[in-house]
Formats: sequence, structure tokens, C-alpha cells
Amino acid sequence: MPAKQLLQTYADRVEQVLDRHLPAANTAPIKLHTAMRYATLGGGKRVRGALVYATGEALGGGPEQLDAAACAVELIHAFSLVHDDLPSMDNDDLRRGRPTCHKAFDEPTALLVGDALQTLAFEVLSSQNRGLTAETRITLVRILAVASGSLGMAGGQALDIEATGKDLTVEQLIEIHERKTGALIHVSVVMGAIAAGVGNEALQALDQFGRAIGLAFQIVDDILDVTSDTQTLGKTQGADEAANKATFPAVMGLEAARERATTLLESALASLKPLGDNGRSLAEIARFIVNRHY
Ligand code: GRG
Repeated sequence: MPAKQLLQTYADRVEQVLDRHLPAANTAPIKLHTAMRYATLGGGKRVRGALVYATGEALGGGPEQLDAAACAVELIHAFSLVHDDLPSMDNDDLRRGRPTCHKAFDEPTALLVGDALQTLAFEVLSSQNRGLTAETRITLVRILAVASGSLGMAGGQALDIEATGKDLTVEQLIEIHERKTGALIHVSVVMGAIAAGVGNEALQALDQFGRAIGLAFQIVDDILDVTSDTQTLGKTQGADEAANKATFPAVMGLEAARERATTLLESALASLKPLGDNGRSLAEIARFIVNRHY
């Protein structure tokens, strides 16, 4: 299936699961629940959820076995976007083509939306769900917590803030990007694998695939911030440069950044070899990540 169709299928599925798990907008506190649904539903490419499904399915897992993990990674992602857009962080007005959560609601609500989305992710993951043993659920909770915490995404964000306005080496930049964005993308692949009961050899291959594609994702995000436009991106174009952010195009130049993303794609695709034909959907998503325009 072509990448766009594949992503749409997975996006539709995870949207339904998210909708089911988010409290209804008319449940008190109404403003908080309305804002949680606003920040989570009806937008986004759902790449992380798609990676959970595509990885799990490559290993013979059924979608109902993968729903909780796909939903949890998208909840953590939505949380990170809401907090990332706050005035004390990136101070953005536009996200997914709409006003950011704190603009549509207010800052205290946006803070609480992030907090509540994070705890909901772990509630969903740890709840009794079809096909996953208690041991598997605990493993999923642990690896998602590590990937989003101070050694993963939150730590990457801290390093990114510290690096603003400084001259960085490519190695320093890779370390930031691997944590800030790469960790959640990498763990989406690993969670899909674990939820599907992966064996050791395939897990190693997928671990490499997830790392490569996680870093490539942020490099391309940096490139698009320079080359695309606000309407296509659904967020403010040029925001990185305006904020004096350390980015791949800034540190190594646009062409070298493009080359690095292509090399990472090649290495990600090579990691899929042990999966044979079953890795086709993952390969499609990897190509989309590197060749996308939004
Ligand atoms: C979540 C524990 C925790 C802490 C939050 C604010 C923060 C700490 C981290 C920020 C991480 C962040 C926002 C990184 C940028 C990642 C990125 C490239 C986002 C855009 O992802 P897309 O393009 O967005 O997949 P869509 O809208 O398609 O889902």
C-alpha cells in the first residue's frame, strides 16, 4: 500500500482509539476535557502511532493488540506539542493548522492538558487490554516512561533550550535530536515490536531501524522549517531560525542535512532486511518520513 494510504488507515484507527479513551467533552471539568480533545484529535500525521501498528503487524501482531501502545505514544506526543508551544518554551501560535492549545484556551489549561494527557497515556497502557500480558504492559509502561523522561524527550528539550544561541558541533546536535524527537519515534517501533511478542533478532533490527528513522525525522523537520511554508506545515515556518535554534541546516548546511537524512533512510531500510516482505509497510513509512513535504 502506498505510504499516504497506509498512514491514513493507521491514523483513522488511532484516532478512534484516542477518541474512546479521552473523557467526553461534557465530562467535568468541561474546559479541561474540551482542551484535551482539541489538542489530541483531528490533526497530525500520526507517524508514531503508525510505526507502532506497522511494526507490530510486520511481526504478525493484530491491531487490537497494538491499539493501547499506538494510543499511548500519540498521547505523549500531543502532550509534548502542547507544552512545547507554551510561551515559556517555543511560544507558538499555530499547531496542526489551528491556534495552539494555550491560544485557543489559556496557559493554565494548556499546562493541565499536558499533565493529564501524560497520565492518560500510562493509564491506557497499564489497563487490562486484549492480548497483552501484565508483564508486557509493565515493559511498555517502563520503556515509554524512559523515552519521554529526562533521559529521553524531556531531557532533549532541556538540552535544546540550553543550546539556543550557541554554536554546536554536529555530534552535540545529534545527541539533542536523538533525545528530543528520536526517542519517542524509536520507542514507537520498539513498543510495536514488544506488544507483538518480538524475538531477539528482529528486536535488534527494529531497534536500529527506529533509531535511524527517529533522527532522520527531526533532520527533515529542521529542513522543512527552512524550505516549506506555514500553510503546508500547519505551524509557523522559520520558527527555528527566528528563535536562534540549533538545527541541522544551521550547523551543517541544507545540502549536507539532506544527505544525512538520505543516509539515515538507507541505513534504516537496510536494518529491515531480516523482516523480508513483512517489513514493506515500515519501509514505506520510513520513505515518507524522509521524503515528505509537511
Ligand atoms: C512529554 C515528558 C514530556 C516532556 C515535554 C515540551 C517537551 C518536553 C518536549 C518537546 C518535544 C518536541 C515537541 C519535539 C519536537 C518533535 C517534533 C518534530 C514534532 C512534530 O511532529 P510531527 O510532525 O507532528 O509528527 P504531527 O502534528 O504530525 O503529529
